[in-house]
Amino acid sequence: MKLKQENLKSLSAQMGTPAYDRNQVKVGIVHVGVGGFHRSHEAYYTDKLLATGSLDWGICGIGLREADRKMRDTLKEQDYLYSLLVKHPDGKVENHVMGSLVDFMLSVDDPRAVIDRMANPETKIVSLTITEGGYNFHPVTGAFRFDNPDVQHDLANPDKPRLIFGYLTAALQKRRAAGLAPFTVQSCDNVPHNGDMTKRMLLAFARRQDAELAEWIEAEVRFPNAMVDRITPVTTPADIELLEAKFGVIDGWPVTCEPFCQWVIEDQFSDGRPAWENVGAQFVPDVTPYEKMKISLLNAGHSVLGLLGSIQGHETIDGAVRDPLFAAYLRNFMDLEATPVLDEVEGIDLDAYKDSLIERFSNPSIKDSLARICLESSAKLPKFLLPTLRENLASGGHIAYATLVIAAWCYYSDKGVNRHGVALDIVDDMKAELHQAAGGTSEDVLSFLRIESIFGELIEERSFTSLYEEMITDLYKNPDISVLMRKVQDQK
Ligand code: CS2
Repeated sequence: MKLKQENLKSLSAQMGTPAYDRNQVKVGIVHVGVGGFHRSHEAYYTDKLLATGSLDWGICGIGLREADRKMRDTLKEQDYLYSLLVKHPDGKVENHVMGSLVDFMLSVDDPRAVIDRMANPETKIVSLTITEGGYNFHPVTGAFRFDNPDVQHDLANPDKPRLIFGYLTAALQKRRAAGLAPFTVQSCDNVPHNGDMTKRMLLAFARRQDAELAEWIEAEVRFPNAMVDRITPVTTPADIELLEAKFGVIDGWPVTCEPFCQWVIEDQFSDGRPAWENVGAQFVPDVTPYEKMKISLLNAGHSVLGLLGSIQGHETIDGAVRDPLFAAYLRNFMDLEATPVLDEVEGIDLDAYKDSLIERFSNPSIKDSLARICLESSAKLPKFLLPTLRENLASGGHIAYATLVIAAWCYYSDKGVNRHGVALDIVDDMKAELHQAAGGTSEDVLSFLRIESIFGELIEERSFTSLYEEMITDLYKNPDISVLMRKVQDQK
């Protein structure tokens, strides 16, 4: 049976379905970037919230790219309903139909309609999952990148922008002119201080557009920082088949995820907020220690397994972490390099947190591909791993575990194959530049580190470059990365 509003009653015997009247749901949240993660996280919490009777907080999805058309078409076809398959380590699969998305717009079709939707007084929050790369800042200087041609386009065409900053500026301008309170801008990306970052980038753009408006934004708009967490692999054809075979439901684009879910949010909102705390989210005065812990351990841990594992020939996170060498390497990286840079987190036992990460990574039902983890490494590593490396360099701490990951990244970008010569599927906005810089390694061993927009001044750090040089020389002689991993472990 097709997943559709009219079929929900019949489907409810096999799985959880929205226990609220979707016709009564108003759009209080406009969300930009409806991918798997939004659908397993914010939309999941919001579905639970709607079930408590708070019907003002439905979600209208927005896609800013032509590539979002498929998601919009698929969801529209099924009245914006989708299945969330929660996969437990013991093989148990729970399936719930999510009803919190109630509309979806593509900005490429009608930019004005998107601006109007954000400016509508019912909209209280514009939330974002635009990926680490979507914030348009220089990874080393942190400055907004006005050299991006889309930014230039948006400055010249304020009523038909391409990027999020153009939309937010146009919609906030409209609200201000109408005498309305602004909406909250709520980032849900894995960027340290994601709210502060969004604010800084939006203000840089808005100042160029309209300095007075920028002052109003600075004074009136709230940008809560948040830590978001739920491992959400890419949906596969097998998930679609499983859904049909096990639950008898035809869903064009379900989402799968792990059971664990966490959302820690700073309680700062411009115009009211959903009571997400009633459905498991946590509101705190300062999210810094939580986000640093999560990004430095979970996301960086993923990158460690992703890059080293890809060269070794592993395909999934659970596959990599079942390899004892990788499990030990990961734990040592966490203990020796990541933990020393973390602050105390009230109420959290870091050792237990690290144990739980290894357990989550080991979930054999999840099959989170290393290709997903390594996707856009050029936007991820500067936020997940390089800050830890820098802090350890400054304090004289341990750096070998992270350094080998960077050497592996160079090899991966240069050769594009694993140690057996099998091609790797590399997707990165900077792929050509990474490939070119890495390709210079045999003439200039530090060539990869000269990508200034990623590594900045790291190339000046002798203790780092000498170790890197040693590792890269060995790796190019013998791509069996496990030999080098053992060497790092032995020297710990
Ligand atoms: C992953 C994240 O993209 C990545 O590299 O580390 O998507 C991770 O799975 C999520 O942040 C989990 O909350």
